[in-house]
Amino acid sequence: MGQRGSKQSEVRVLLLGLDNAGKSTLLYKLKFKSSVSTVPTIGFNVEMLEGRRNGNHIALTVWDIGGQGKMREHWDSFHQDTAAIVFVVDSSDKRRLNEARRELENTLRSDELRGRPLVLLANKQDVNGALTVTELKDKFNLRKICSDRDWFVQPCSASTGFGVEEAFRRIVQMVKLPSDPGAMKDNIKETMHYITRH
Ligand SMILES: Nc1nc2c(ncn2[C@@H]2O[C@H](COP(=O)(O)OP(=O)(O)OP(=O)(O)O)[C@@H](O)[C@H]2O)c(=O)[nH]1
Ligand SMILES: [Mg+2]
Repeated sequence: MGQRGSKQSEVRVLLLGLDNAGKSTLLYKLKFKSSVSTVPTIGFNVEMLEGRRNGNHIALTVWDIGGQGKMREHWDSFHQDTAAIVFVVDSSDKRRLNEARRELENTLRSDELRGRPLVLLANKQDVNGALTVTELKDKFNLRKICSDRDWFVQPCSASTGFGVEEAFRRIVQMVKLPSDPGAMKDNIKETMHYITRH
């Protein structure tokens, strides 16, 4: 139930990205405001975070899914009912950018994620030589691959906390709420799409 005088919405946010990108570090930085030392995630972590938008409470259930190769095969089983995709990139790891881009493109092709907003986090900005937001936008060709959804790139460092609160505020602003204008129309469109394909 919402607090007195404000409505409460509950939405699900999917945190994806290659292994070692910094997803779990980010999740716990947001949850506990401190740096937690992580181990590679086998399976997933899930935490509830609270945000506010236009005076209303939003409860975000954030699913942090392991990014290792074996885990990526299971990413699509987490797509359903997702209100926003947060894709975390290790901006300092230039060797794995193509791999990250491929995984992002695969994810964005999902029917269940159609029209869902994307927040791309250019993480590890504290590392010397990390790619900038502009460089990442170009490398990922975001303007093109996100032509049918809202998207935003936020620089951050999950370790130091730089940009982390801004990232969260941006996610809260962008999540698709069931009450958003057009959401019902989208639901009908998605249902029709599903029916015609199955
Ligand atoms: N320098 C730096 N290191 C970071 C940052 N964020 C995470 N790390 C480190 O990167 C490593 C991997 O972080 P995780 O949060 O476990 O990565 P993950 O994306 O959850 O990885 P998987 O669970 O395997 O998918 C850890 O050693 C973190 O301390 C950052 O912003 N800057
Ligand atoms: Mg992890």
